Amino acid sequence: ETEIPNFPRDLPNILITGTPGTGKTTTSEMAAEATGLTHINVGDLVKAKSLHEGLDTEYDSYILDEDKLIDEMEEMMRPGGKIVDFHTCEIFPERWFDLVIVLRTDNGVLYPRLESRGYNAKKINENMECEIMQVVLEEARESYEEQIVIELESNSIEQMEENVSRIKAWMESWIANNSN
Ligand code: DAT
Repeated sequence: ETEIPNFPRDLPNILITGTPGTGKTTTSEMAAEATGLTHINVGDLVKAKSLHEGLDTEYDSYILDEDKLIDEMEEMMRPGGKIVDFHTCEIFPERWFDLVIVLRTDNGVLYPRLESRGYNAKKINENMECEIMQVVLEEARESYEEQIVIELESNSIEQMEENVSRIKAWMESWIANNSN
């Protein structure tokens, strides 16, 4: 990782991560609306700005160009106030985030969500295994300070609403503790 100074920010940056289908995008949109922070859907950004090296046809997903992605996001992240939504978390500089949320979904709930997306069997199985093995949670715990990583259940609308309320409350307390 290159040595870029971390400027103080007036608003926090939050990463919302988890296996595909756990509710990152829906939760991020609701949290952005509740807090006034800006949602960055990294998957959309990768497609829109071609921050990839083509399509992996076997898994039907883009092969990320990580360096291009990090360069593209650096200026966006600097002032703070972003909710970043992506299925992997270890590629980002640690200094970007004040809170890392890992969404978790029970197998019996996740499977039909992935099916209804029209994913092929290979992609469904890959994602189910990712969730069962808690790959993203372990990545998050290895990549960020323990105290900023929070695991939240995302099985129902009620839990999603509760998660959004928690994010809002957390942001308000961050602002109260970090204002000059
Ligand atoms: P992700 O961005 O993690 O891939 P998503 O936000 O696109 O997930 O959600 C996938 C689908 O599941 C979408 O139809 C909304 C639904 N969903 C997500 N989280 C949910 C929750 N906690 N309760 C009910 N439905 C949820």
